[in-house]
Amino acid sequence: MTNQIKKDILIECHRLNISLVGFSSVKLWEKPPENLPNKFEEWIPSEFWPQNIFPEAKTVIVIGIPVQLPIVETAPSIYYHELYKTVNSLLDSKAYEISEFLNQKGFASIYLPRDGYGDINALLKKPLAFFSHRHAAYLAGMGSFGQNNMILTPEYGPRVRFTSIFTSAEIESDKITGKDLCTKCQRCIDDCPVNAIPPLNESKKNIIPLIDKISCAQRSKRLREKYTSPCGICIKVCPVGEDRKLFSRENMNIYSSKKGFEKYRNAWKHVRSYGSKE
Ligand code: B12
Ligand code: SF4
Ligand code: SF4
Repeated sequence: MTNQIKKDILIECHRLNISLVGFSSVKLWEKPPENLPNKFEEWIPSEFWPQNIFPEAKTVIVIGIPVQLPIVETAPSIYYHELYKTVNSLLDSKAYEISEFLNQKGFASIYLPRDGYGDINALLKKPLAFFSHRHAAYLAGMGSFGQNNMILTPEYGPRVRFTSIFTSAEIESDKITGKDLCTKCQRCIDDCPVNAIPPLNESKKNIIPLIDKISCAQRSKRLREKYTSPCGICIKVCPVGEDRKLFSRENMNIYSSKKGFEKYRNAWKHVRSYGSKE
């Protein structure tokens, strides 16, 4: 039965054009697998666990939709701002549809919003939401944490946004490979305009240090006033992800001032010159 419902969900996700799907038993929040590739110093407090938000939950289904790399490259811009809104609304509506698909099959299910905050000012006071989709994707074996605190996936590196569905259906969890995808190249650290990403710490190799959430949120607020939020530089410069092949973006010098990449720089400059308060 559980395998059949997993197959049915995967078919439904395919129909909905969802790029990434993962499954994780809620039990993994209580006892995180030993082979998780890397962690934050602190595990998620129990009030953030799915079974303590929706006691009927047995499985978390995580869906991921990519943010297209050539658009992220224009960030901060109105173009990335619009993409962000589009992907967010797609995530919310597709997750809602999957939860209803399951409810109609007799499995009590609820969707979660992809973010869960009213306004950036709320995050400046308390930069947390009531549920972490990053941890859900991590426990569903979809990727590993990068130095930039994002989940890096083999397919899109950090250029993928997630949301989750809580369901009472008991579904087999996906496997965790334990592979750390972060190459520790430091690009995200060097290019963050507000130095929010801490340096690598050789003595704590498998521990990811937390970014300075408030500095990052303050930058987001400044950009929002110009209609160019979010910042997104730490996901743009990350070399991980098959999407780089598709878009012929494997040469990371594209983001330097080196010769040979003027056509890209000109395009980004053009896009950034319109539609926002620069
Ligand atoms: C709040 C928030 C922000 C804040 C704070 C950033 C941060 N690193 O948390 C701001 C506005 C700065 C921000 C910025 C960005 N964000 Co953001 N953000 C969120 C949001 C809404 C909630 C995260 C959260 O609080 N989860 C709950 C807590 C418990 O989980 P956690 O933060 O992972 O907590 C751990 C640590 O914080 C630590 N901890 C440390 N101190 C404390 C204190 C307490 C009390 C607790 C409980 C825990 C804790 O312990 C926890 C367990 O390890 C999520 C969406 C979501 N609901 O998951 C998106 C999300 C994490 N953001 C995302 C993205 C992409 C970004 C940006 C790149 C902007 C952009 N969209 O282009 C930047 C990148 C910043 C960065 N490098 O981290 C994506 C990540 C996708 C991915 N591939 O991983 C998410 C998942 C949105 C989505 N739906 O896809 N974000
Ligand atoms: S989103 Fe921008 S400000 Fe925030 S950590 Fe990434 S690069 Fe830094
Ligand atoms: S930019 Fe480099 S250091 Fe930062 S998350 Fe990506 S691979 Fe890791």
